[in-house]
Amino acid sequence: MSRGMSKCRITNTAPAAREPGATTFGDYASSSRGSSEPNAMAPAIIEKIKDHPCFSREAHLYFARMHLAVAPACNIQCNYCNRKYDCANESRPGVASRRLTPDQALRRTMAVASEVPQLSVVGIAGPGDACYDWKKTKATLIRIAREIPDVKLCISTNGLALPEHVDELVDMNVGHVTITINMVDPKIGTKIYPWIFYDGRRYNGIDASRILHERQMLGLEMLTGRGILTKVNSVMIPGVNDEHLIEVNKWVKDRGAFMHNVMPLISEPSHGTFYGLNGQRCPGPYELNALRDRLEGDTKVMRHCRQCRADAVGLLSDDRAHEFTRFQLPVEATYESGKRHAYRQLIERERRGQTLEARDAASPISAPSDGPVLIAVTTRGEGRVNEHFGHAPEIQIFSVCQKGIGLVGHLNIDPYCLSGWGEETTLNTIIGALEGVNFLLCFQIGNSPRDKLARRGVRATGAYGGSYIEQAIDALYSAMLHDEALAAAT
Ligand code: CLF
Ligand code: SF4
Repeated sequence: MSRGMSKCRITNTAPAAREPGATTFGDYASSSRGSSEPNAMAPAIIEKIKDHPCFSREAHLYFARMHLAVAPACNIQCNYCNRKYDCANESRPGVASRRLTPDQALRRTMAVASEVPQLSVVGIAGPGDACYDWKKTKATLIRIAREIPDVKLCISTNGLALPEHVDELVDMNVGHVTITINMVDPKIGTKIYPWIFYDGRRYNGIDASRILHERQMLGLEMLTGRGILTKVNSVMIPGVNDEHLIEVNKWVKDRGAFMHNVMPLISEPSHGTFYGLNGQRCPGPYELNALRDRLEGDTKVMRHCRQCRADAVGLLSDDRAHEFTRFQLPVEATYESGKRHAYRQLIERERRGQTLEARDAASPISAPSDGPVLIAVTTRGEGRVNEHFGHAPEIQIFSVCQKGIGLVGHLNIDPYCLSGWGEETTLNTIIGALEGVNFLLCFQIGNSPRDKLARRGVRATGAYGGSYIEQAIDALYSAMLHDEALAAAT
C-alpha cells in the first residue's frame, strides 16, 4: 500500500442536510438555506456551547481545545483498546501521548494559552480514564481554573467512576463531560467489555457490563440534574452494537444528553487489540452516515469529531501538539492573556459579519435539484477556503441540497505538493478517495491536478478562495440551480 493510501481515510461522515439542532447564530446563519428562523435553544445553552469546538460545529471553526494527558490509569477493558496507547473512547487507536504530571500540565496550559489565541477549552481525555485517575485529574483542573479562570473545563470518561465525582465536578466548574456509552443491554456489553474493576474487585462477563451500564446511566442523570452539559460518545462496532446504538440514543436522550457522537471503530491488527487481532471489521463511511441519519432528533448528532489524541492542541483541523511537548515547556509558568482576549473580540466581530452576509446568501431558492451535491474543500481553518490544494493535509467534504449544507467528513491525506513537486502517487490516491465528489473548492490549484480531477468528474476551482466555506458552497449551489433553471427554460 502506498503512503498516501494508508493515510486516506474518511474519519467522519454525515448526511445531506444540516444538523437539525444546530442553533448557534453562526450555525444557523451559515448553513440554513431558505430558513427564516433558527431552532430554539435556551440562551444559557448557547452561552455554554458557542466557544466549545466539540459541542458546537460552528465553534470548531474558531476555537481550539487542548488535552492534558495526566490520567493514564483505567478501570475497565474495552475490546478496541490496547493500553499501550491512548484511551480509544476519544482518541484514534494506535496513538500514544506523553504523560504529564499536574504541574507539567499547568505549565503546558499556560504556554498554550499564551501562544494559541483560539484556545477556549482544556480537557482531560486520558490516556486512561479521567474519573478513575481522579487525583491527577482534579489536581490539574484546580490549578488551571486558578490561573486561567476564563477557560472552559471538560473531561471524558467511561462513566464507571463518574457518579462519585459529580459533586466535585460541579464545585470545580467543569461545564462539559463526555461519557462513552456503547450499550444499554449488558448482553451486548459482554461482547465489548471483558472485565471491569469496581469497588475494589474485578468483575467479568455480564456482571461487569451490568455494573458499567448502571453507573453510566446514573452518572448521566446526575450530570443532567446538576446542569453539566453532556455528550455521549459511542463506538460503532458492526455486528456488535451498530443497530443497538439506536436504543442507546433513546436512553441517553431520555436522560438529558445534549449531543451524541457516534465514532467509527478503528481496528487494525497492528494495534494489538482484541478486535484488531480477531478481524472485527470497521464500519464504512456509508454505514456510519446512515446510522447518524437515523439518530437525528432532539439530541444533536456530532459530525465533526476528529478522534483526537490525549495531548492534542489547537483547532480540531490543525493539531499543534508538537509545538508544546514536555521538553519545550518553559521552566517558569507564565500566562499572557493578550492574544486570547484580542482574538475573542475579533471573532465576535467576524461572527456578526458572517451572520449578516450569510443571511443574505440564504434566501429561498425555488429551482429544483436532484439531490445532494458533494463538495470537497481545502482549508487551514477560520472557516474559510484558504488552503492550496497541493499543500492540504486534509480535505473536508460537505453535501448541499435544498435542505441545507452538512459536513460529511474529513479525509486525512498526504499533501500532494512537496517542495514544489507534485507527487503523482499521492495525487492518484487523493483522486481515488474523492470518488463521488462533484466539486473541489480550494485557494489555488495547478492545471495538471485540476485536469486530472476533471477527468474523474471533480470540478476544481479557486474562484472562492478566501471565502467562508459555507457561503462559498451556498454561492456555488445557487449558481448551479440558476444554470439548471436556465437550461430548463431554453
Ligand atoms: Fe476534549 Fe472531548 Fe472535551 Fe472535546 S475532544 S474532552 S469534548 S475538549 Fe472533541 Fe476530540 Fe472528538 Fe473528543 S473532537 S475526540 S469530541
Ligand atoms: Fe482503553 Fe479508554 Fe476503554 Fe480504558 S476506557 S480500556 S483506556 S478505551
